[in-house]
Order: sequence, then C-alpha cells, then structure tokens
Amino acid sequence: MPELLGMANKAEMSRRQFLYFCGLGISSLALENAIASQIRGFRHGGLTANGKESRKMPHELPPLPYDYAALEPYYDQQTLRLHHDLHHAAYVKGLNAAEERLAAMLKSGDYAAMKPLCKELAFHGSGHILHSIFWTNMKPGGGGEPQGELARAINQAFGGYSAFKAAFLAATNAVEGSGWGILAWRTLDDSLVILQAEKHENLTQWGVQPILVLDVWEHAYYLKYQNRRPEWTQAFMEHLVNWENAAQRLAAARR
Ligand code: MN3
Repeated sequence: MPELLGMANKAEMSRRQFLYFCGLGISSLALENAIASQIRGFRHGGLTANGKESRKMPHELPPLPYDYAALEPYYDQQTLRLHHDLHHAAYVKGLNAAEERLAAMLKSGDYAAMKPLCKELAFHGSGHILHSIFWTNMKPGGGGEPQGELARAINQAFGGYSAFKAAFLAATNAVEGSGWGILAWRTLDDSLVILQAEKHENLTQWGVQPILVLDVWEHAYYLKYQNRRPEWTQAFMEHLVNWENAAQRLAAARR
C-alpha cells in the first residue's frame, strides 16, 4: 500500500488493508485517494493547499461552509438543515459503527460477518465521502462556467462546456432511484468521466476520484422541488455549483 495513506501503526495498517479489500464501493485507487483526502474530517469544509486534511477518528460530521439560509432560494434552509444535520450525520454514525465492528473482527479473528460489513463500509463510507464533497461543491452565488485547467479538461473530454453540462444533467436526471451524478477524474488514464451512482456506491468505475457530485436522493430536493428533479439539478448547475472547489479537487487528484 502506498505511503500516501500515512499509516500510523500496525492496527491502522490492518484496517486500511481491510478497507482496501472491501473496496468501499469506489475503487482501489479512488479509495486510497478518498481516504487520503476526502473521508478525513472536513473541519473547515474545504481542501487544504495540498488537498489533504487531518485524519479524524472517529469520523465527524463536517460543518457546512456557509449558513443554512445561504443557498436560498435555490436550496432551501429546511432541506439543507435536515440533509446535513440528519442524513449526512447518519452516514457518519453508520461508518463509525461499521469501523468499530471491523476493529472487533480483527481482534477476534471471526470473519463470519465480513460480507455484510463490507456492504456497510461501502454504503456509509461512500455516503460520508460524497456528502462531504457535495457541501463544498456549492456556494452562495455559484454557477457560471469553470475556468483554467478544469475548463481545458472538460473541453478535452466532452468537447466543450455546453456538451458537458447536457451530458452531466442527462446522466444525473436519469439516475434510477436514489443516487448521484458525478464528475470524476480517472487516474488510470488521466481523464474526466461522468458517472451515475445508485445509492452512494453502485455503478462507479475503478480508478476515479469525484470532483463534482450532485445529490439526487429525494431527501436532497423533495421538500422544495417535489418530483421535479430536473429543476433541482438545473438550479444546482446555474446558481449553486462552486467551480473553484471542483478545480481544487481536480488539481489535488492530479498530484
Ligand atoms: Mn444526500
């Protein structure tokens, strides 16, 4: 395992190896990057200059980088409060509980429950990662178009911003059931890819790191937008998306 995980001791090494084998539902490379830079407590709701953050054990719910009402009228404060304080918190709690079970398993040597535990780690771990990214992918007065390296990467992969936006919205709006639209950097061939995620962890590819994620679980938009998912995703792209944050994430993924 690469040293980028920064393992402090043998127990931590075992835990990492277990998570590596379980895959956390994303991918081996994405998992390492995710553990290295995403799943850590997002105390300040953003990335540090080198894309790393200090490890929090147990995992903690990161505070929002803005007030509950800051994204009105496009993201209503009641939804934001419930989404962050209850839904995201539940994934953090579920991940911590799963990691406690993992620690007990490693200690006892009884791996009978490994299969359901892998599912728990994948679901709650991915839920924590994606929501932690999601809050920072929005800002008051967001929208517009990406600049610089991110714009160039989008042009190269999709032929321009308008084509990217149409494809990203089409993928996100068509997620079956609960899930996400995701723009990710695929480290295996240095390219941007658009993914759907069902739940938090299904339909991904190996070797990707999410840089822009759009939550289309009903809990993310139903109070304000009801069944009009495309209105929510359109509002996200035109008024909320924080392209500077996505560009920081791309730069960190490329390092
Ligand atoms: Mn959600």
